[in-house]
Amino acid sequence: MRLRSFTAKSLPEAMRRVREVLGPDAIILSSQPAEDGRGVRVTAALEDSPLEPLIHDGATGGAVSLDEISEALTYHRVPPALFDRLIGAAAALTAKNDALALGGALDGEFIFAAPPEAPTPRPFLLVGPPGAGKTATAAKLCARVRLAGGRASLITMDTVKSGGLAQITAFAQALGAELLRAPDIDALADAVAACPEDHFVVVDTVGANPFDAEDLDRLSLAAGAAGADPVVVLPAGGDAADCAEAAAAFAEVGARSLIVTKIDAARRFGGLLSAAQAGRFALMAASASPNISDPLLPFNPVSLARLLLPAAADSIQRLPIREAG
Ligand SMILES: Nc1nc2c(ncn2[C@@H]2O[C@H](COP(=O)(O)OP(=O)(O)O)[C@@H](O)[C@H]2O)c(=O)[nH]1
Ligand SMILES: [Mg+2]
Repeated sequence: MRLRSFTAKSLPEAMRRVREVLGPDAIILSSQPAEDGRGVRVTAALEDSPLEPLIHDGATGGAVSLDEISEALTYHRVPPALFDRLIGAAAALTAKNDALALGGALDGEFIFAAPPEAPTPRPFLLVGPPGAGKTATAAKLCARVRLAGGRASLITMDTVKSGGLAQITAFAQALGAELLRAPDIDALADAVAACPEDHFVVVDTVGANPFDAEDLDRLSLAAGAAGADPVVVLPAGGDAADCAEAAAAFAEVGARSLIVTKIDAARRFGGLLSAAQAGRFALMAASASPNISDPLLPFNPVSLARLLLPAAADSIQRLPIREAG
């Protein structure tokens, strides 16, 4: 989702700017008096990747209820400091409903990044604890690029785990991706060098304990040898403080983005938010199924809000944008 704010002397003028820049499908999130008291400030969004699987069904609702947003954040065990900032931001927004109010607040607090659909300048190196879903995520990333017509190479460093090689070989075959094995750092550098330039390259690593310095060193070395961008893979659920500490550790090896797995198998997402915040990670995608034919779900502020709200009582209101009369 692309969010933009427009300030103009009048509402019709602001709407005209919205349409000029974002086109006719723009969604108006809020309108409020401009900060200097003159004119109006309109915040609009263009949904470029609707996240239907994350969107709960719900009746169309009207107003914002800070009580309901507070209740939802409490349910998810969102840590107090973040809770206060989100509620403060939601209260300050003039939004049409809870999902848009919380979405606006989340947009101010978190960074969102789209998962790739084409080769990236540097390989991705997936890092995370054992069993987090790294291998499944590596396959889903390749699948996304393949579906968009791109080509992909999968490099596995996990050549030891029992059944691991069979798992990833099956994934690579199913996806039509090249599979290379790199049991050590030297082999990794060679494998990356052997990948064609027009391939999206993802490196799958052995699970790492975020509280073990040797494991983290191993990941830093791998990222350096591969010239790769580490991307953290963490499962949803879990204690918020634990998630935050693990995230901060993975941020130390240079990770800047987070893919959250197993959102189908968790009920509380305070840990996810804590991890993103503690690691200063861009929220890139969620996985809601072990099946590699189920695509990664890109995050955006409103889809994240809907994930947090109980059966979000709204659907995005598409306001017709008319010329000033
Ligand atoms: N329910 C669910 N299971 C998942 C998801 N992602 C991965 N898994 C399962 O979690 C287990 C560990 O995944 P794997 O990719 O091998 O984790 P790795 O050790 O980090 O490489 C496997 O049984 C996967 O099928 C997900 O989004 N939802
Ligand atoms: Mg694995």
